[in-house]
Amino acid sequence: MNTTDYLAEVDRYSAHNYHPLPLVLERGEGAWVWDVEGNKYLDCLAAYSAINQGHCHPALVKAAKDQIDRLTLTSRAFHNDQMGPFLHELCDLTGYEKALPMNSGAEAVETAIKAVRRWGYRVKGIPSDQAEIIVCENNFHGRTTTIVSFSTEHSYNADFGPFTPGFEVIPYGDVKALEAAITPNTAAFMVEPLQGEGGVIVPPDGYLAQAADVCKSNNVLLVADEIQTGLGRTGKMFCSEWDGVKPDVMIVGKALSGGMYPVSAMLADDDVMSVFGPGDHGSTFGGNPLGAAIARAALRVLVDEKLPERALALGDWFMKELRDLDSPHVAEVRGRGLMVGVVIKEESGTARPFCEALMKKGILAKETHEQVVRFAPPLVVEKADLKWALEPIAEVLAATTRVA
Ligand code: IF1
Repeated sequence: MNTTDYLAEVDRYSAHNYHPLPLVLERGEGAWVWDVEGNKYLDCLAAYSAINQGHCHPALVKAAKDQIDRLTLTSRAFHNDQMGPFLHELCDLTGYEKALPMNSGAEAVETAIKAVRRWGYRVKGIPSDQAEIIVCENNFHGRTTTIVSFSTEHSYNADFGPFTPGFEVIPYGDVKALEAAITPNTAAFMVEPLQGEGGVIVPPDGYLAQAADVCKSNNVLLVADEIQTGLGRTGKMFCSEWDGVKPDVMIVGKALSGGMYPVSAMLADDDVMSVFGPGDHGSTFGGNPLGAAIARAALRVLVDEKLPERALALGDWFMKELRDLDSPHVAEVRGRGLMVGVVIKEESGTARPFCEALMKKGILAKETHEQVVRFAPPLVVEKADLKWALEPIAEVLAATTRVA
């Protein structure tokens, strides 16, 4: 089968809920991937930051293979010998007392929503069924019916209602709005430390620190969704560190397993996590030994290979190089670490044709929010790889390019 055949097959047999770039990948190694036609590409999406450790990292492959030969799933009806060490190591790395393992990011977000609501009723004393959670405009926290209830993106929730009540939406980056939105029934403020899908939106300096203060003085839990920003992506192990903040609840996923298996977790100290009792919450696959073994290897790679430090150094350099291209099509280059957004001017059209042009030159980047080309390669990417990429990027962004 060739690319056309594969595209036609997916078109025929799946829902049309995506608009992918028209290529079919069959192999990956580090920051590079190969399609079924034998073309090689630099992966500048890294599966939306799930592949921070690079494609098929040997340590992760080995952990997966070793574990798959031994034991893959027990359910939480029994213990397994990987989950405990995984949670222990995750808590040591993050400084939280407890971690609750799930699979997808959305499930971990749902877990956090349940936890903070219960905390609101049982610890804060909010009247039954009155708890409110404050969230931000332009948020992305996943796709369950509850989570899309508070999305401000029409296509994410149009005709998926009726929606879950109990969410207040405020502008992102606005501490005054947060203060004004808090009521005696507010259980939590849930926020992305840097909005990814929203268009790589870096909030004003000190935003998270000020939000943390406001939350603390009002007895409101600060929940940071670090599913995309966490685990090295923004040049720190967690993006909240940019503001010196340790959120009350942190949600991680994606790169927690290096993209090899869905593993997510909600992290908190005992005062919050103790709201859960036997039977209150769970998942067939959450905490399974295969995912736990892979996640342990994934965390070790992040630390041993100093991936946050790499992201910081490479990201600063890469952003400067992108700005120095001085493209007439580019309004702004922004980001932190290796989460970089190149904002295309409206008069130059949308970001999509630029991504298609980049693909033809061997670079995979995905547009977000119409105007932004996101560059977020695996954190193991070599400086030489990014140096190589600058020339095709410069060509695509050059003044004479007719993209649309
Ligand atoms: C898709 C977006 C990125 C996330 C944050 C929770 C989740 C995500 C901050 C849910 C997931 C993914 C979803 C994926 C593409 C990707 C994405 F464009 F959709 F928004 F990264 F920017 N919190 N983001 O970024 O995690 O349940 O998916 O494991 O929907 O195609 P999940």
